[in-house]
Amino acid sequence: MMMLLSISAVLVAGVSASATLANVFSISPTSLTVNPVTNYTIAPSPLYAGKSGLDFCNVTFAYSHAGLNDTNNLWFWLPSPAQFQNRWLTTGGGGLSITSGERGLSTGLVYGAAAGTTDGGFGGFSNDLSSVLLLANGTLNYEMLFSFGYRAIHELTVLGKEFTKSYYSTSKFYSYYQGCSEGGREGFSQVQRYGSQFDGAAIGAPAFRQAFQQVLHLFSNVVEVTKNYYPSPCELEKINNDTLAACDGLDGRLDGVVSRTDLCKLQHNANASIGKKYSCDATSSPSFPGGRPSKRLPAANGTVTAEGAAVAQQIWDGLFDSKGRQAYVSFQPTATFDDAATTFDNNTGKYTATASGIGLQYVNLFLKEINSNSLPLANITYDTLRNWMLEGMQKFADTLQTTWPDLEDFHSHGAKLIHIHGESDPSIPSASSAMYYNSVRKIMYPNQNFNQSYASLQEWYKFFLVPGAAHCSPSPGQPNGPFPQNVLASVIDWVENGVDPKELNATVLDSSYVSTGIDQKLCAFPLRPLWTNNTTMGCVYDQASLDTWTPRLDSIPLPVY
Ligand SMILES: *[C@@H]1O[C@H](CO)[C@@H](O)[C@H](O)[C@H]1NC(C)=O
Ligand SMILES: *[C@@H]1O[C@H](CO)[C@@H](O)[C@H](O)[C@H]1NC(C)=O
Ligand SMILES: *[C@@H]1O[C@H](CO)[C@@H](O)[C@H](O)[C@H]1NC(C)=O
Ligand SMILES: *[C@@H]1O[C@H](CO)[C@@H](O)[C@H](O)[C@H]1NC(C)=O
Ligand SMILES: *[C@@H]1O[C@H](CO)[C@@H](O)[C@H](O)[C@H]1NC(C)=O
Ligand SMILES: *[C@@H]1O[C@H](CO)[C@@H](O)[C@H](O)[C@H]1NC(C)=O
Ligand SMILES: *[C@@H]1O[C@H](CO)[C@@H](O)[C@H](O)[C@H]1NC(C)=O
Ligand SMILES: *[C@@H]1O[C@H](CO)[C@@H](O)[C@H](O)[C@H]1NC(C)=O
Ligand SMILES: *[C@@H]1O[C@H](CO)[C@@H](O)[C@H](O)[C@H]1NC(C)=O
Ligand SMILES: *[C@@H]1O[C@H](CO)[C@@H](O)[C@H](O)[C@H]1NC(C)=O
Ligand SMILES: *[C@@H]1O[C@H](CO)[C@@H](O)[C@H](O)[C@H]1NC(C)=O
Ligand SMILES: *[C@@H]1O[C@H](CO)[C@@H](O)[C@H](O)[C@H]1NC(C)=O
Ligand SMILES: [Ca+2]
Repeated sequence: MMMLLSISAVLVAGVSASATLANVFSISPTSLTVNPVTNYTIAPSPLYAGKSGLDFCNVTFAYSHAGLNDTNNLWFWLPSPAQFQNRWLTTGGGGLSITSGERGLSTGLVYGAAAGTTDGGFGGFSNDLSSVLLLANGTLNYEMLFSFGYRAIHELTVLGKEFTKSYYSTSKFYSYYQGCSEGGREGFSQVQRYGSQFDGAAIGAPAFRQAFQQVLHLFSNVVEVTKNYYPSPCELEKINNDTLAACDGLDGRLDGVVSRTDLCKLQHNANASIGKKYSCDATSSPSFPGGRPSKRLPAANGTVTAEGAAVAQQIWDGLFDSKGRQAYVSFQPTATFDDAATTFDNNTGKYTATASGIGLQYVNLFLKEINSNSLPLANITYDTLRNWMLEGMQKFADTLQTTWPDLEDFHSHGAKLIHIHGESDPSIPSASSAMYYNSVRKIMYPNQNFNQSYASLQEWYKFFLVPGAAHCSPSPGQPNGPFPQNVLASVIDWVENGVDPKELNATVLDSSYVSTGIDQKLCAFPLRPLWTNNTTMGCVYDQASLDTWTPRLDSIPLPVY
């Protein structure tokens, strides 16, 4: 391990060796912290299989922008030279956080990569954007907004690659990105703007098209308000269970996994649950593993009503304005109804809907520019939601929307992209990713026919829906579903060894149907899985199914990529 002094020298040398960098950044040597870590163990996670015996240098330092006197903290984990495999990895965050700290950095170690993360200039690695976004009511902190939008991750990558070059005395290394959710949006923010800075990227469930995505979080509650029906979480859980059972076999294998939510959407209606009995015990934690609500709920008992079914069906159908035009996509059937979670009012004995979470935060902080934890749902209509989506689309077109569909820089540089999305994601609809993939195809290959354009795209950018998976993780409700635990390994294999992942490796992490640990393959979109005889999976083309992933958003008067 290098000592503190030499790291400091490497750092300053690396940055000042580059005249361009030295003009823009000033690194504070006094901010440097360095500690060697040996024999470190990383536990398995959905992101990687885990690893032990790791030796690395744990480094933090701060930099400021010339003329700004600001403080941006960077954090690097640098594998020992013996364990370094000639890779750099940029990592991102989740929610309104730009970092996932040691969880993200661990990914680098697993793949022998020097890895880095940034605090975005938000005042430390535990602060998120919400703590700095508002300077005063009505004044957005645009420096911080741009930092979060794309600037900080870019600078992390520029400085991190420079540092890696000096520290290992090599300019021959590959550069990667990995992130999911907001971390996925951050990945696309780079792939769309700084296409040549990576050789490969592994991106999951990106929180892009953010104006639509964040407002969508209010949609399920607004459905309840509009229909004036507030189902207990138990009633919606029953509808979800029925849906899993009804749609399981549509993919040709009865395994508790709905691998074809598109067929489910076409063939199943929530009305099928009307009259079915449900009961749930009182709870102080999620009654359905992985689901919400986390609040205390009394025991619930009843039969699914027509109103309850109508709420569920509308949530699946998506957001339509008062003229009947579609404004946005929504969650696939079999996604748990997290955003629809009602709370129990102990005084009235009734369930009610209250706006909460990131949807509320987005409307108040980003659109209204106020600090408030309250957003009365009473007068919020489908049109209100649609208008908020449009407002945010314009206001944050260059920072948060992150759906620029021309990736020619990334492509022409020879880089490879694997994009995955849990088909049953209850937080970011998987159709959101399918829409973007389709947009990139149409923008980049306007003169090729359908088959040609998908083939051209797939030479360097592949999209995989992950049957049965939730948000950036397997779904506890569909435990037999496979999860692509080593997406970055597949990206690396593609970039460094030319192994084209025609189908993506995925592993059943927890199973009763087949033995845990069994490998399965995922079909590359637009092909979809279909099993024969419960045993053999094929990847098939099905136009009616495909059309369900990319509906026309005719309520929005300009292209939504
Ligand atoms: C490394 O840690 C493992 C436990 O994780 C331990 O069994 C082993 O002895 C350690 N090795 C060294 C060299 O300290
Ligand atoms: C790495 O350094 C940071 C900042 O000094 C510290 O908070 C963290 O605990 C260190 N992690 C390890 C694994 O040593
Ligand atoms: C920079 O900020 C620090 C505190 O954050 C302050 O002490 C210092 O005076 C500032 N320098 C300039 C040139 O504004
Ligand atoms: C839904 O299915 C899960 C798993 O089988 C079960 O634990 C839960 O009680 C069911 N919920 C309802 C409301 O039937
Ligand atoms: C549901 O109602 C039945 C009949 O009233 C009762 O026996 C049972 O205990 C109730 N279950 C729950 C979970 O409340
Ligand atoms: C409702 O209030 C009663 C009496 O205060 C309490 O025993 C019960 O736990 C409360 N139920 C919930 C769901 O909070
Ligand atoms: C579902 O039931 C409602 C009445 O509860 C009815 O209006 C609606 O048409 C039904 N939908 C389908 C697809 O059958
Ligand atoms: C303005 O900000 C203050 C302090 O954060 C807050 O108390 C007040 O409610 C805000 N005003 C509005 C209109 O939200
Ligand atoms: C909703 O609108 C009605 C009628 O315009 C108004 O009286 C009421 O105050 C509004 N409620 C909220 C919570 O804004
Ligand atoms: C994918 O799985 C196959 C075995 O089915 C294995 O040979 C290959 O190395 C795996 N690829 C990656 C990138 O892990
Ligand atoms: C289906 O499975 C049965 C029993 O395992 C087998 O006899 C039959 O040949 C299989 N059919 C096909 C088309 O694979
Ligand atoms: C598939 O498996 C299920 C459950 O074991 C069984 O009921 C069904 O008959 C099987 N279907 C075929 C075509 O083998
Ligand atoms: Ca199935």
